[in-house]
Amino acid sequence: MLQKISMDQDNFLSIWKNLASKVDTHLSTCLQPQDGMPVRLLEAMRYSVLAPGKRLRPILVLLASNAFGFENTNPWPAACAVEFIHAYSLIHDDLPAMDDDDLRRGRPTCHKVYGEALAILAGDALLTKAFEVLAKSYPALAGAECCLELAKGAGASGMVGGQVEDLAWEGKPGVRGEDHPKEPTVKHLKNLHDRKTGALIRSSLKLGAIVSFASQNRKPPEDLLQILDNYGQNIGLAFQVTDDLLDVLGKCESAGKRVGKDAQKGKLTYPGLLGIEQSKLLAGELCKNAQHLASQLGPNAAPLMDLADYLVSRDH
Ligand code: GRG
Repeated sequence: MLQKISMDQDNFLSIWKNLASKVDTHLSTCLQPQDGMPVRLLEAMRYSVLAPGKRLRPILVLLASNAFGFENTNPWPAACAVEFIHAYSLIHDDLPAMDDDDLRRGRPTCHKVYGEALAILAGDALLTKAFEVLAKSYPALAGAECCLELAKGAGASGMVGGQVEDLAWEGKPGVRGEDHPKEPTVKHLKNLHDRKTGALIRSSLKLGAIVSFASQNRKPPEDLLQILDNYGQNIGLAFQVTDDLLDVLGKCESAGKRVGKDAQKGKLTYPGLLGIEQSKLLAGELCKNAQHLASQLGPNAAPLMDLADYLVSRDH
Protein backbone atom coordinates (compact mmCIF):
# COMPACT_ATOMS: atom_id res chain seq x y z
CA MET A 1 0.00 0.00 0.00
CA LEU A 2 1.23 3.50 -0.79
CA GLN A 3 1.55 5.82 2.17
CA LYS A 4 -0.02 9.20 1.56
CA ILE A 5 2.56 11.38 -0.19
CA SER A 6 2.67 14.82 1.33
CA MET A 7 5.07 17.61 0.46
CA ASP A 8 5.49 18.93 3.98
CA GLN A 9 7.21 15.66 5.02
CA ASP A 10 10.35 16.22 3.08
CA ASN A 11 11.68 17.75 -0.10
CA PHE A 12 10.70 16.36 -3.45
CA LEU A 13 14.01 14.70 -4.27
CA SER A 14 14.06 12.61 -1.13
CA ILE A 15 10.43 11.60 -1.76
CA TRP A 16 11.48 10.61 -5.30
CA LYS A 17 14.43 8.53 -4.04
CA ASN A 18 12.29 6.85 -1.43
CA LEU A 19 9.60 5.92 -3.98
CA ALA A 20 12.22 4.78 -6.51
CA SER A 21 13.76 2.44 -3.97
CA LYS A 22 10.32 0.92 -3.20
CA VAL A 23 9.70 0.55 -6.93
CA ASP A 24 13.04 -1.33 -7.20
CA THR A 25 11.93 -3.78 -4.52
CA HIS A 26 8.65 -4.47 -6.34
CA LEU A 27 10.41 -4.82 -9.70
CA SER A 28 12.80 -7.35 -8.23
CA THR A 29 9.94 -9.31 -6.63
CA CYS A 30 8.15 -9.50 -10.00
CA LEU A 31 11.25 -10.83 -11.74
CA GLN A 32 11.79 -14.20 -10.10
CA PRO A 33 12.46 -17.64 -11.62
CA GLN A 34 9.40 -19.33 -13.12
CA ASP A 35 8.88 -22.80 -14.55
CA GLY A 36 10.30 -22.93 -18.05
CA MET A 37 12.09 -19.61 -17.82
CA PRO A 38 15.72 -19.93 -18.92
CA VAL A 39 18.12 -18.69 -16.23
CA ARG A 40 20.12 -16.56 -18.65
CA LEU A 41 16.95 -14.87 -19.95
CA LEU A 42 15.90 -13.89 -16.41
CA GLU A 43 19.44 -12.64 -15.81
CA ALA A 44 19.27 -10.38 -18.89
CA MET A 45 15.81 -9.08 -17.90
CA ARG A 46 16.96 -8.31 -14.35
CA TYR A 47 20.20 -6.75 -15.62
CA SER A 48 18.30 -4.19 -17.68
CA VAL A 49 15.32 -3.51 -15.42
CA LEU A 50 17.24 -3.24 -12.15
CA ALA A 51 20.02 -1.03 -13.55
CA PRO A 52 19.89 2.40 -11.90
CA GLY A 53 17.19 4.36 -13.74
CA LYS A 54 15.15 7.33 -12.57
CA ARG A 55 11.91 5.27 -12.42
CA LEU A 56 10.01 8.25 -13.82
CA ARG A 57 7.12 6.24 -15.26
CA PRO A 58 6.43 4.14 -12.12
CA ILE A 59 6.61 7.32 -10.05
CA LEU A 60 4.02 8.91 -12.34
CA VAL A 61 1.73 5.93 -11.65
CA LEU A 62 2.28 6.39 -7.89
CA LEU A 63 1.79 10.17 -7.88
CA ALA A 64 -1.29 10.06 -10.12
CA SER A 65 -2.90 7.34 -7.99
CA ASN A 66 -2.01 9.30 -4.84
CA ALA A 67 -3.67 12.45 -6.25
CA PHE A 68 -7.14 10.94 -5.72
CA GLY A 69 -6.54 10.08 -2.07
CA PHE A 70 -8.18 6.62 -1.94
CA GLU A 71 -6.56 4.75 0.94
CA ASN A 72 -6.63 1.15 -0.27
CA THR A 73 -5.15 1.59 -3.74
CA ASN A 74 -2.50 -0.87 -4.95
CA PRO A 75 -0.50 1.00 -7.62
CA TRP A 76 2.59 -1.28 -7.53
CA PRO A 77 1.75 -3.80 -10.26
CA ALA A 78 0.88 -0.93 -12.63
CA ALA A 79 4.08 0.87 -11.62
CA CYS A 80 6.13 -2.27 -12.43
CA ALA A 81 4.28 -2.84 -15.73
CA VAL A 82 5.20 0.60 -17.12
CA GLU A 83 8.85 0.17 -16.12
CA PHE A 84 8.96 -3.24 -17.85
CA ILE A 85 7.73 -1.60 -21.05
CA HIS A 86 10.25 1.20 -20.65
CA ALA A 87 13.13 -1.24 -20.03
CA TYR A 88 12.16 -3.29 -23.10
CA SER A 89 12.11 -0.13 -25.22
CA LEU A 90 15.57 0.87 -24.03
CA ILE A 91 17.02 -2.61 -24.73
CA HIS A 92 15.62 -2.59 -28.26
CA ASP A 93 16.50 1.07 -28.86
CA ASP A 94 20.15 0.35 -27.99
CA LEU A 95 20.49 -2.51 -30.53
CA PRO A 96 22.79 -2.03 -33.53
CA ALA A 97 19.74 -2.05 -35.85
CA MET A 98 18.33 0.97 -34.01
CA ASP A 99 20.41 3.48 -32.08
CA ASP A 100 23.47 1.24 -31.69
CA ASP A 101 24.52 2.23 -28.17
CA ASP A 102 27.04 0.55 -25.92
CA LEU A 103 26.27 2.43 -22.70
CA ARG A 104 22.96 2.72 -20.84
CA ARG A 105 22.33 3.79 -17.25
CA GLY A 106 26.10 3.93 -16.79
CA ARG A 107 26.59 0.26 -17.75
CA PRO A 108 27.21 -1.72 -20.93
CA THR A 109 23.96 -2.15 -22.87
CA CYS A 110 22.07 -5.45 -22.66
CA HIS A 111 23.24 -6.72 -26.07
CA LYS A 112 26.88 -5.91 -25.20
CA VAL A 113 26.63 -8.22 -22.18
CA TYR A 114 24.20 -10.91 -23.36
CA GLY A 115 24.47 -10.74 -27.17
CA GLU A 116 21.91 -9.41 -29.62
CA ALA A 117 19.66 -12.49 -29.74
CA LEU A 118 19.15 -12.68 -25.98
CA ALA A 119 18.76 -8.90 -25.70
CA ILE A 120 15.93 -8.96 -28.26
CA LEU A 121 14.28 -11.83 -26.39
CA ALA A 122 14.74 -10.16 -22.97
CA GLY A 123 12.93 -7.13 -24.43
CA ASP A 124 10.14 -9.36 -25.78
CA ALA A 125 9.79 -11.10 -22.42
CA LEU A 126 9.57 -7.77 -20.56
CA LEU A 127 6.93 -6.48 -22.96
CA THR A 128 4.74 -9.52 -22.32
CA LYS A 129 5.54 -9.54 -18.57
CA ALA A 130 3.98 -6.08 -18.27
CA PHE A 131 0.59 -7.36 -19.41
CA GLU A 132 0.88 -10.54 -17.32
CA VAL A 133 1.44 -8.47 -14.17
CA LEU A 134 -1.55 -6.21 -14.88
CA ALA A 135 -3.90 -9.06 -15.79
CA LYS A 136 -3.10 -11.11 -12.70
CA SER A 137 -2.97 -8.28 -10.14
CA TYR A 138 -6.26 -6.40 -10.62
CA PRO A 139 -9.95 -7.32 -10.80
CA ALA A 140 -10.91 -8.41 -14.33
CA LEU A 141 -12.40 -5.12 -15.52
CA ALA A 142 -9.70 -2.85 -14.09
CA GLY A 143 -7.00 -5.27 -15.34
CA ALA A 144 -8.47 -5.16 -18.85
CA GLU A 145 -8.69 -1.35 -18.76
CA CYS A 146 -5.05 -1.16 -17.67
CA CYS A 147 -3.98 -3.56 -20.44
CA LEU A 148 -5.89 -1.53 -23.04
CA GLU A 149 -4.42 1.78 -21.87
CA LEU A 150 -0.89 0.37 -21.82
CA ALA A 151 -1.29 -1.30 -25.21
CA LYS A 152 -2.36 2.05 -26.70
CA GLY A 153 0.51 3.93 -25.08
CA ALA A 154 3.21 1.39 -25.94
CA GLY A 155 1.97 0.20 -29.33
CA ALA A 156 1.90 1.18 -32.99
CA SER A 157 0.05 4.48 -32.45
CA GLY A 158 2.07 5.27 -29.34
CA MET A 159 5.69 4.57 -28.41
CA VAL A 160 6.49 2.14 -31.23
CA GLY A 161 4.88 4.48 -33.78
CA GLY A 162 6.97 7.38 -32.50
CA GLN A 163 10.14 5.30 -32.69
CA VAL A 164 9.36 4.41 -36.32
CA GLU A 165 8.83 8.10 -37.07
CA ASP A 166 12.15 8.94 -35.44
CA LEU A 167 13.98 6.33 -37.52
CA ALA A 168 12.21 7.64 -40.64
CA TRP A 169 13.50 11.20 -40.06
CA GLU A 170 16.95 9.80 -39.38
CA GLY A 171 16.83 8.22 -42.85
CA LYS A 172 17.04 4.59 -41.69
CA PRO A 173 16.75 2.47 -44.85
CA GLY A 174 13.30 1.03 -45.55
CA VAL A 175 11.48 2.92 -42.80
CA ARG A 176 10.29 6.08 -44.57
CA GLY A 177 7.01 5.74 -46.53
CA GLU A 178 6.47 7.28 -50.02
CA ASP A 179 4.21 10.02 -48.63
CA HIS A 180 6.57 11.00 -45.81
CA PRO A 181 7.28 14.79 -45.74
CA LYS A 182 10.81 15.73 -46.77
CA GLU A 183 11.53 18.72 -44.49
CA PRO A 184 11.00 18.45 -40.71
CA THR A 185 9.20 21.19 -38.77
CA VAL A 186 8.71 21.77 -35.03
CA LYS A 187 5.19 20.35 -35.50
CA HIS A 188 6.66 17.07 -36.83
CA LEU A 189 9.09 16.91 -33.93
CA LYS A 190 6.34 17.52 -31.37
CA ASN A 191 4.14 14.87 -32.96
CA LEU A 192 7.01 12.35 -32.96
CA HIS A 193 7.77 12.86 -29.27
CA ASP A 194 4.09 12.95 -28.27
CA ARG A 195 4.23 9.30 -29.29
CA LYS A 196 7.83 8.14 -28.72
CA THR A 197 8.20 9.36 -25.12
CA GLY A 198 4.88 11.09 -24.39
CA ALA A 199 2.50 8.19 -24.97
CA LEU A 200 3.98 5.95 -22.25
CA ILE A 201 4.19 8.91 -19.86
CA ARG A 202 0.50 9.71 -20.44
CA SER A 203 -0.44 6.04 -20.03
CA SER A 204 1.46 5.84 -16.74
CA LEU A 205 -0.58 8.72 -15.33
CA LYS A 206 -3.85 7.25 -16.55
CA LEU A 207 -2.97 3.81 -15.14
CA GLY A 208 -2.51 5.56 -11.78
CA ALA A 209 -6.06 6.92 -12.05
CA ILE A 210 -7.52 3.58 -13.23
CA VAL A 211 -6.04 1.57 -10.34
CA SER A 212 -6.95 4.27 -7.84
CA PHE A 213 -10.63 4.36 -8.84
CA ALA A 214 -10.64 0.54 -9.14
CA SER A 215 -10.12 0.46 -5.37
CA GLN A 216 -13.61 2.04 -5.15
CA ASN A 217 -15.03 -0.24 -7.85
CA ARG A 218 -15.29 2.77 -10.14
CA LYS A 219 -13.84 4.03 -13.40
CA PRO A 220 -12.05 7.39 -13.34
CA PRO A 221 -14.21 10.25 -14.70
CA GLU A 222 -13.29 11.31 -18.27
CA ASP A 223 -12.51 14.91 -17.28
CA LEU A 224 -9.88 13.74 -14.77
CA LEU A 225 -8.32 11.43 -17.36
CA GLN A 226 -8.22 14.36 -19.79
CA ILE A 227 -6.42 16.60 -17.27
CA LEU A 228 -3.86 13.82 -16.65
CA ASP A 229 -3.45 13.31 -20.39
CA ASN A 230 -2.83 17.04 -20.97
CA TYR A 231 -0.46 17.20 -18.00
CA GLY A 232 1.39 14.17 -19.41
CA GLN A 233 1.63 15.76 -22.82
CA ASN A 234 3.29 18.85 -21.34
CA ILE A 235 5.73 17.01 -19.07
CA GLY A 236 6.46 14.48 -21.83
CA LEU A 237 7.56 17.24 -24.18
CA ALA A 238 9.37 19.12 -21.42
CA PHE A 239 11.21 15.90 -20.60
CA GLN A 240 12.21 15.42 -24.24
CA VAL A 241 13.33 19.02 -24.80
CA THR A 242 15.46 18.68 -21.64
CA ASP A 243 16.81 15.33 -22.87
CA ASP A 244 17.84 16.96 -26.16
CA LEU A 245 19.44 19.87 -24.27
CA LEU A 246 21.35 17.43 -22.04
CA ASP A 247 22.66 15.68 -25.13
CA VAL A 248 24.14 19.00 -26.27
CA LEU A 249 25.15 20.48 -22.90
CA GLY A 250 25.34 17.50 -20.54
CA LYS A 251 28.24 15.44 -19.26
CA CYS A 252 28.65 11.75 -20.02
CA GLU A 253 29.21 10.84 -16.33
CA SER A 254 25.91 12.27 -15.11
CA ALA A 255 23.95 11.16 -18.20
CA GLY A 256 25.09 7.53 -17.87
CA LYS A 257 25.19 7.30 -21.66
CA ARG A 258 27.14 8.87 -24.51
CA VAL A 259 26.26 12.53 -25.09
CA GLY A 260 26.50 14.59 -28.30
CA LYS A 261 25.22 11.60 -30.24
CA ASP A 262 22.04 13.19 -31.56
CA ALA A 263 23.81 15.79 -33.68
CA GLN A 264 26.36 13.22 -34.87
CA LYS A 265 23.59 10.98 -36.14
CA GLY A 266 21.68 13.86 -37.76
CA LYS A 267 18.77 13.35 -35.32
CA LEU A 268 15.82 15.68 -35.28
CA THR A 269 16.12 17.58 -31.97
CA TYR A 270 14.74 20.73 -30.33
CA PRO A 271 18.10 22.52 -29.99
CA GLY A 272 18.76 21.55 -33.63
CA LEU A 273 15.50 23.11 -34.84
CA LEU A 274 14.95 25.95 -32.34
CA GLY A 275 18.41 26.67 -30.92
CA ILE A 276 19.48 26.26 -27.29
CA GLU A 277 17.91 29.40 -25.79
CA GLN A 278 14.48 28.89 -27.42
CA SER A 279 14.55 25.25 -26.33
CA LYS A 280 15.18 26.28 -22.72
CA LEU A 281 12.28 28.77 -22.91
CA LEU A 282 10.03 26.10 -24.36
CA ALA A 283 10.90 23.64 -21.55
CA GLY A 284 10.01 26.32 -18.96
CA GLU A 285 6.71 27.11 -20.67
CA LEU A 286 5.73 23.42 -20.84
CA CYS A 287 6.58 23.04 -17.15
CA LYS A 288 4.28 25.98 -16.24
CA ASN A 289 1.42 24.53 -18.33
CA ALA A 290 1.84 21.18 -16.58
CA GLN A 291 1.78 22.80 -13.15
CA HIS A 292 -1.40 24.71 -13.97
CA LEU A 293 -3.06 21.44 -15.04
CA ALA A 294 -1.89 19.54 -11.94
CA SER A 295 -3.25 22.31 -9.72
CA GLN A 296 -6.75 21.50 -11.04
CA LEU A 297 -6.53 18.04 -9.43
CA GLY A 298 -6.47 19.39 -5.88
CA PRO A 299 -3.97 19.46 -3.01
CA ASN A 300 -2.97 15.77 -3.21
CA ALA A 301 -1.58 16.45 -6.69
CA ALA A 302 1.05 18.90 -5.36
CA PRO A 303 3.92 16.40 -5.98
CA LEU A 304 2.95 16.36 -9.68
CA MET A 305 3.69 20.10 -9.74
CA ASP A 306 7.12 19.56 -8.17
CA LEU A 307 7.82 16.74 -10.59
CA ALA A 308 7.34 19.09 -13.54
CA ASP A 309 9.97 21.40 -12.06
CA TYR A 310 12.36 18.51 -11.43
CA LEU A 311 12.07 17.23 -15.01
CA VAL A 312 13.28 20.45 -16.56
CA SER A 313 16.03 21.10 -14.02
CA ARG A 314 17.56 17.58 -13.95
CA ASP A 315 21.14 16.82 -15.05
CA HIS A 316 20.51 13.24 -16.22
C1 GRG B 1 12.51 0.42 -29.41
C2 GRG B 1 10.00 0.11 -29.39
C3 GRG B 1 11.16 0.94 -29.12
C4 GRG B 1 10.97 2.15 -28.61
C5 GRG B 1 12.04 3.01 -28.17
C6 GRG B 1 11.62 5.39 -25.53
C7 GRG B 1 12.32 4.93 -26.73
C8 GRG B 1 11.49 4.32 -27.79
C9 GRG B 1 13.65 5.00 -26.87
C10 GRG B 1 14.55 5.58 -25.86
C11 GRG B 1 15.58 6.37 -26.55
C12 GRG B 1 15.72 7.70 -25.97
C13 GRG B 1 17.07 8.04 -25.50
C14 GRG B 1 14.69 8.52 -25.91
C15 GRG B 1 14.79 9.84 -25.35
C16 GRG B 1 14.11 10.03 -24.05
C17 GRG B 1 14.11 8.84 -23.19
C18 GRG B 1 12.92 7.98 -23.26
C19 GRG B 1 15.15 8.61 -22.39
C20 GRG B 1 15.25 7.47 -21.48
O1 GRG B 1 14.32 7.56 -20.44
P1 GRG B 1 14.74 7.97 -18.95
O2 GRG B 1 15.56 9.22 -18.98
O3 GRG B 1 15.70 6.76 -18.61
O4 GRG B 1 13.52 7.97 -18.11
P2 GRG B 1 16.01 6.06 -17.21
O5 GRG B 1 17.27 5.30 -17.49
O6 GRG B 1 16.18 7.09 -16.14
O7 GRG B 1 14.85 5.16 -16.95
